[in-house]
Amino acid sequence: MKTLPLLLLFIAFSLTSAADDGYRLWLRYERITDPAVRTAYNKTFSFIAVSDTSDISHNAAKELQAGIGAMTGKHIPIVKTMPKSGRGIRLSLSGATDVTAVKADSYVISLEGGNVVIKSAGNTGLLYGSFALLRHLQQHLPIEKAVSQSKPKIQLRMLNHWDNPEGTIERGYAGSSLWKWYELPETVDPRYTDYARANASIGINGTVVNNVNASARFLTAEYLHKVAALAGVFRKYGIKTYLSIHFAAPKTLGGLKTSDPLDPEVRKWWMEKTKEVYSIIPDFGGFLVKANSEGEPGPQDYGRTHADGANMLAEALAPFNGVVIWRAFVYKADPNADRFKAAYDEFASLDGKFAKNVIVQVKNGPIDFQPREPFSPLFGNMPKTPLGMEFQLTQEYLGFATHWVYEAPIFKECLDADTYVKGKGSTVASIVDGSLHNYPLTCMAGVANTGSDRSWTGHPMAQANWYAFGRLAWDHTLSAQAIAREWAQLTLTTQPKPVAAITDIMLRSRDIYVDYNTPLGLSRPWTGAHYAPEPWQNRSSRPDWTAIYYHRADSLGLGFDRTATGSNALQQYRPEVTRAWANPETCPLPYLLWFHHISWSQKLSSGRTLWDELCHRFYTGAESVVWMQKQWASVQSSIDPTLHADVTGRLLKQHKEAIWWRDAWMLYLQTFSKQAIPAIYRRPERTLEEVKEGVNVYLMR
Ligand code: BDP
Repeated sequence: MKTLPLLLLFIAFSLTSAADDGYRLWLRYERITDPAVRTAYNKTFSFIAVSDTSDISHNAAKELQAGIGAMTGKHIPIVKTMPKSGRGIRLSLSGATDVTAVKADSYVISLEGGNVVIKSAGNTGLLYGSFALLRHLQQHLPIEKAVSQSKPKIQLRMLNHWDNPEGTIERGYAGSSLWKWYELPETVDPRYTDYARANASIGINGTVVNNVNASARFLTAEYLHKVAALAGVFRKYGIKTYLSIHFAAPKTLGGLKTSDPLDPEVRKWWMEKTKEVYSIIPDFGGFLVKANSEGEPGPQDYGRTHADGANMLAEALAPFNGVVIWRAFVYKADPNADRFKAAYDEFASLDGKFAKNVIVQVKNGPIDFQPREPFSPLFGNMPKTPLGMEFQLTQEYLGFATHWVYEAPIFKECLDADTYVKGKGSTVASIVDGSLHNYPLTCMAGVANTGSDRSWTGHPMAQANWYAFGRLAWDHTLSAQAIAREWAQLTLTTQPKPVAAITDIMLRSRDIYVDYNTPLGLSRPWTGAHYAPEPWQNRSSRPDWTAIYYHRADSLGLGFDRTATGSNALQQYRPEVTRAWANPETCPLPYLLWFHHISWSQKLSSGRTLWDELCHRFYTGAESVVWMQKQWASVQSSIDPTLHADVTGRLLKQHKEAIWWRDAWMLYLQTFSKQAIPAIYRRPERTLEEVKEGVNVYLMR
């Protein structure tokens, strides 16, 4: 009983269960009520034949059995050899040896003599093909249309969990950590299997289980055995396990005098530690490292470079084919510097200096997961060093688990951006997928939004962000719209009208959020909770942890001048990009205040002055949440009542807060612009002091 995953139990009892608490995610496998579809599926699926005996192939077959079984109400036996009669599914592993990881993950779905055949060179491909077929069937599509082939564009498709040993999650808004460290390794929660199934269903094949602000504790034998128990579950779904490491572990854990990466004792310590890790977790993936960033230790503490640090670990991992994922999220507390430029300044000159098994992981934007950021100028500028992408799924700057923001448009905006590094068409996606610079290693990571909440992600609609990340890491050419539609069909309802209404909300949700939160290229990554805006915040231990550092509001205007007259960060991009953004007259409005200090009365391309445009955006943004509420209300009869009520409550709160956040910015900025809010908008019903008081209460400990 203990080992039977919760979700399978759920499927077994789903027909009797009342409320949908979101636990099943997009793997609901609801009973098909349309008789024509059910009959067609019933006729086609009377067995699942699989001769490969690996755990992964077995799990693929089991998933098909549970999924199709629940959808059709029919028990479908799993057999080793094809029966002489009847139609079914065959999972066929090609005899090829020495295949690349991408080949092993790729699959072909075909129809052969009435049977559906899923073929792959690897058992992971069989698993991904099975989930693809289940996706198809869950949308009630004709079987013939399942014929397809697919291969992942990125090799390492990973979740990064920022989970701590005591069960908390840094920037986590969905309960506590999924990993019950105090119970592991003796007790293995069946939920770990459901987690692995969910990841595998969207092609995720790696997971970093602990926070980048890492505790050295994870490298102790005690914790490695706990991690090994998780890895034991994950590997059966094609997922490798990785750890974030604490760079100073040789000192804190090993008792050495130094953690200098060029010190022979330190190198030896890492070699031995790595050997120990692999003796406990033989298919361990590698180390993720945050070094010399936000107070974390690193090679620069000893006058060494990021490359020195990464290469030391690479050397220890190389015999085991492990990788180092070294983060480029670095910035120093320099009052005169522009944080925007930091990653490029520290890393671009190290190109070519990293060992073969190192990937440098870059956040999508140059600052920090803002609701809208231009792409990081580092992309494209390290042709000899594989650059991985780091997106954030957890909604640190996107209203936590209260605001509904579908993130695929954020991911797509960055992936589709043209860096021009090798002429037109040098998109960020072509860099990250390795095609532009022939990177031997490719990686896309999402900072997970999962936690112990029954719905996994706090806000049930935030499941779509996990889903979209996986689908895009597999194939970044998919559109945000196609993914939204697919997710809504699998997760909420198959009825076309509500699906269209929900997709509509999802696609507009990010722009709406930006409008009432940070329009026209404002940002707010200062210290604190990262929830309600506090644009007045001007005191901190370091200048780049204040609000005023970012928005630069003064009596003349608003925005950060990053042109040649300012920090000149724009120079880090190729001339084509610089040209497009350097002129305030032609700079796209979404990026305007990222790059320019604009006077309050300047006319923008919209025809409005800066002040009027700000009013317009803040007000229409907050008002659009009412539209979201109406759209959501319109789908009520097609959605599980508990789930519907949950989201209705969150939207109510979102609307309240959108108004509050609008007021916070408007009233604060008004103290500089000295202009009235146009009469067509209702004046805020509170004073700036009252808004500040509200935020203080919110942040009170
Ligand atoms: C910031 C978060 C902080 C993380 C840091 C990182 O506020 O909690 O540790 O990024 O990515 O967004 O290292």
